[in-house]
Amino acid sequence: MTLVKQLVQRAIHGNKVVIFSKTWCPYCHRAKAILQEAREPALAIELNKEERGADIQAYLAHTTGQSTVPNIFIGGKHVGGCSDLEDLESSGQLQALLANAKAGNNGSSSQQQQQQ
Ligand SMILES: N[C@@H](CCC(=O)N[C@@H](CS)C(=O)NCC(=O)O)C(=O)O
Repeated sequence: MTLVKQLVQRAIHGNKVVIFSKTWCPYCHRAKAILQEAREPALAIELNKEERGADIQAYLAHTTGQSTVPNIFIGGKHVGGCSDLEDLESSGQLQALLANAKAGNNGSSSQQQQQQ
């Protein structure tokens, strides 16, 4: 397994919410704000600050089909970018997704489902 693949896989499977981001990106700021409003701490990996940032972005493009940031994962599962997060939020699905997701899996086998 390459270093970049390992880094990405560890991040998305070891943290409930991960945002691959760039510090100057307004869509990333908006996505972080949505998660803050949902009181969900997220790991932000700022690709413009990471030594292997460009390689990580290329790996994400290859594996998710998405080459832009933010590139968001919840419960180890790719959910998309800022507009996808906004759609989940406005349709009311975000809270359920966050409640069902656990760090380390996609929540599908979670016994701790919470109704909100
Ligand atoms: N529709 C996307 C827009 C994201 C976007 O355009 N991000 C810009 C940065 S603000 C980007 O990734 N540009 C290419 C790059 O930085 O490599 C979303 O909602 O996430």
